[in-house]
Order: sequence, then structure tokens, then C-alpha cells
Amino acid sequence: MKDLAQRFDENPILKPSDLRPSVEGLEVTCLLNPGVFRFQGKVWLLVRVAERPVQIPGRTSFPILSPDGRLEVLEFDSSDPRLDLSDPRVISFDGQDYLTTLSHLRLLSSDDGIHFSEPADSKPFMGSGELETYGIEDCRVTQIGETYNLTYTQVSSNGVGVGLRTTTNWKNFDHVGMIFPPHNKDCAIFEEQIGGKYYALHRPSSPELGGNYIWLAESPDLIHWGQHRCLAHSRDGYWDDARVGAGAAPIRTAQGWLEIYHGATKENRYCLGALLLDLDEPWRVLARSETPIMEPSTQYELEGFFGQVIFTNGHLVDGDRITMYYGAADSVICGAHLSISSILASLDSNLTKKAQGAKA
Ligand code: MAN
Repeated sequence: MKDLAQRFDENPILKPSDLRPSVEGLEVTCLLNPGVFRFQGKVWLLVRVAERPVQIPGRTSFPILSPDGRLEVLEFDSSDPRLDLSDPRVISFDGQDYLTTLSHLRLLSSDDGIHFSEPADSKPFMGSGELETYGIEDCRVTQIGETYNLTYTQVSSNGVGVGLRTTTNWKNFDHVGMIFPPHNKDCAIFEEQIGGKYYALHRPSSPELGGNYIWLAESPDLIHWGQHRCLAHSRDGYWDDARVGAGAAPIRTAQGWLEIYHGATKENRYCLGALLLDLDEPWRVLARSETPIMEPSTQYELEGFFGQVIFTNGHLVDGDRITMYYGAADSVICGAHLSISSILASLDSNLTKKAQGAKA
């Protein structure tokens, strides 16, 4: 099937050199996976900014935060046999895992949705407390009424979980805390209640028995989540055979909730596909992409800090048109337009069993 995305001619729209480091001594290494929302007539991106010290040959260094917010730099001899640098995103030293970069979130705004800049008075969102010492990542922004709900990945030596912060004015924030404990990420809250309950997609991992699957949870208050149900497995022999995870909030269509999700192969090739969920019973998967709706193909998607990656967790919807923002090759921010009706037409709805990932 052909790729359905119309990429912006201006791509990449943001690259690391466009932003200042958050503190002197660090470099902005990558820009990734923005949350997206409208506020006060502008389009806003909540971009993940990954930083580390400028690397000195023969040394490997990376920052972490102390629970009280101080920046510390850990440094190792790159030839130390206890060091495993096989994945550019993760460092393993003597059995202890770290990230090679420390991520925070930064707000950028735009009048046209293409040219973004950082308002002079805006402050970076840093990790805080003992659950965010390795940073915060990949924030989904779901507006419900006046409140913007920010669900993001909290990383620390305690594990990887989902945090919630809320705001109505983007100046004052309520740090609600961790809503899905480790190991969990890729949490997208629905923009409206269904049958009086809030719903969220999330992605726990159970590597020994099970896998990296998309789940659905419900809540009376956006804080306490239960009634967990597994919606979509990774699928052997498919483009999403190793892991799947939700993108941004599902889009309400006449046919059902349309969710754009990422799927990765065992070789870490990240593509996008879609799930269609029943409007009233969102735990019922009606259809799923047999083949990707968007796959890495341009030079900026194929090559970078971690190549062959398209990862989205933010979009805007105007009628049939989705303006989607995404991280390419874990390096730069890009945009693309997609048509809801074309995605729906591409889904195979005779696949309910396979859609849920049931083994044939
Ligand atoms: C994980 C996440 C994302 C990242 C992809 C690809 O799913 O950490 O932030 O973009 O991997 O590296």
C-alpha cells in the first residue's frame, strides 16, 4: 500500500541547531516527538529536547538530574568493557541502564503551523522528583474543556512510567504525578468522555510473557485508572512485529475512533498505521492497517541519531484533514498532512481477529 502522507515541503521544520541548550555546557543533540495543541489563536508544539555534553573522543558522558533538580554529568571511558553502547539511545554500564541523553520539553508557537519559534518568556519543562531523574519524553496533549492534560514518559532508575501534568493557562501547572507505573508509556487520553467515563490508550510492556501491546483503561477522574483491556498486539510477520504504541488522542469519526499508532519491527524500523475503535465501546477494534500508512522514506527519516524512525504523538484536525507533526530519525521535527477518509478507506475491516493481534 502506498504511503498516505503529504510531507511538508519545508521539512524538517525544526532541527537541533534551532534551539539553545537549556544550560551552558550541554548541546541539543536531538529534537523529537512533539505534543500539539491550539491556544490563543496559535499552533503550539511541546517538543522533546534531548541534550548531552559535547562528546570528547574516547569518553562517554551524559547528564542525569538529582531528585532535587540538580544536573549531574556521568562520564565513562568508552573502551571500558563493562560499557555497552550498542544502542545509541541507551547506555548499559555494569548491568545498570542509563539514557545517552537527558530530555526535557520546550514550548514553541507558530501562526502558520510551519514556522515555529520559542516565545522569549517561555521556560523549559524539566523533569522533577525521583521519578524523572533521567528526564521526561514524548508528551501527548489532550484538551478537555478548558484543561490541557499532558501525559508524558517519566524516566528514572525506578523505571519508565506515565506522568500527568495539567494546566489551563500554560503558566501554572498541577503536577498530578504518575498515573501508569512502570513499565508503561505512549499514553493518549481521549478528548471526550464515553458513557460518563474518561478513557486512555496506554502501552505496558510484559516482555517475558506477552509483549509491547496497546491497552485501554477507564477512569472517573483522569487520576485513577482501571478496567484494563488489551486492544492490539504486535503481529508476527507484519510491519509492527515487535512493538506498538498509541500516538495522540484518538480522532472521532462517524465510523469510530481513529487512532494513528506507531509500530516497530524487531530491527527498530518505526512506521505509522491506524486502528479504528467502536465509538461507544472503544475496547472493540473494528479495523487495523495491514500495511503502514506512512513509512520512513526521505533522507531525514532514514538517517539521523536513530535512523528509520517516524514517531508521532501530536496532530491537529480540520474537517477531513489531519496536520500531523512527527519526529524523524529521532533527530528533527517534521510535518505532514493526511486525509481521514483516505486512512479509513485503507483499513481492512474484515480483520477484527487479526486486528487484535490474535495468532492465526
Ligand atoms: C521509543 C521511544 C521514542 C523514540 C522511539 C524510536 O519508542 O523512546 O521516543 O522515538 O523509541 O527510538
